[in-house]
Amino acid sequence: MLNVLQDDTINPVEPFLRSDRMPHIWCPGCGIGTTVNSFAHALIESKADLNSIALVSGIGCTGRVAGYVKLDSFHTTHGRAIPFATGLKLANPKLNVVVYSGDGDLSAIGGNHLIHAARRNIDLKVICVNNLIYAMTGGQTAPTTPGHATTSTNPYGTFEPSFNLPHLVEAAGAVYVARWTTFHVRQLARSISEAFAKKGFSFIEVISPCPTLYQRRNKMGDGLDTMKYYKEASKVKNGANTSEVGLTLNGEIAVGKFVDRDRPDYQTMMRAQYVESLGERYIEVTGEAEPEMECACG
Ligand SMILES: Cc1ncc(C[n+]2csc(CCOP(=O)(O)OP(=O)(O)O)c2C)c(N)n1
Ligand code: SF4
Ligand SMILES: [Mg+2]
Repeated sequence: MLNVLQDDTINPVEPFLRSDRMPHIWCPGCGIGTTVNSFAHALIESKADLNSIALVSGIGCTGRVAGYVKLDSFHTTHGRAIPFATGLKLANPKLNVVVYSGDGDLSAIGGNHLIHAARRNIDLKVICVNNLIYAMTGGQTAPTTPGHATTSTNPYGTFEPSFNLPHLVEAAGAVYVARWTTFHVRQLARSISEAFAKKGFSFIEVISPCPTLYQRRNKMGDGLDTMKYYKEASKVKNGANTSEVGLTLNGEIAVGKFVDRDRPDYQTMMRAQYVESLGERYIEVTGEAEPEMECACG
């Protein structure tokens, strides 16, 4: 691979992007591109084999990531990134499967898949860009929208309780849970590298600005003002009790690595069960092309 770190004429991130797709669709000050920068740095730092990575996105502004990264990537339907990724992982266990999607995609329409993938401990690395709304469709209230925030569907302020995503996925069974903001580019890259080294369901939440819809409606200024807010309001709380890291409209943002634990992942448990029940009759799925089978019907 190109040694981008030694050649300062090349932007280190460029080899990971489909430059022919530029310019991208993201608004000025949007945080999604910043997360992609950290993701690319994590690929460099972890020396990941790019041929072993598959990236899956759902629908939304964040979902567009799948179209911009120079990897095997899939832009699936809304809320279905996790089941699609699960199928990939089951069919080819050697793949490093990354799910890269928005808070609405993963925790609203896809919420059921999220909790069950965490419960089963499917070996997926989930990067959730949480801009606290459904951005692509006009800034509607999402399950992550903090109380009192103004959105297009709650012009007088939201009043329903919101999800605390780190707590939700920890309770469901995730083995690695971290949260950063788009101000924490290095810490985010480190967490993504750590997730690559982890077997099981990893979840990284990135709090990210949507200046066009969320910040503007809530009078939080532009992208730069939001960086200042993230810098001032963030408190690093590694190992924090996730029940205490819920977000509020203008309050503290607990960031850090909250959970890092081990338990057998889905495919390890499945293999153990089948070996116990079937013994030598169990044929493991390896991801290699299966030999042609003779048709039993003659
Ligand atoms: C089945 C289905 N329902 C609804 C939609 C409309 N839709 C597209 S993106 C989206 C929300 C995206 O929000 P989020 O996942 O937070 O991504 P963001 O745009 O904020 O990055 C919705 C509701 C859709 N495309 N498909
Ligand atoms: S609408 Fe919001 S989330 Fe979507 S690209 Fe613009 S700033 Fe980013
Ligand atoms: Mg969103």
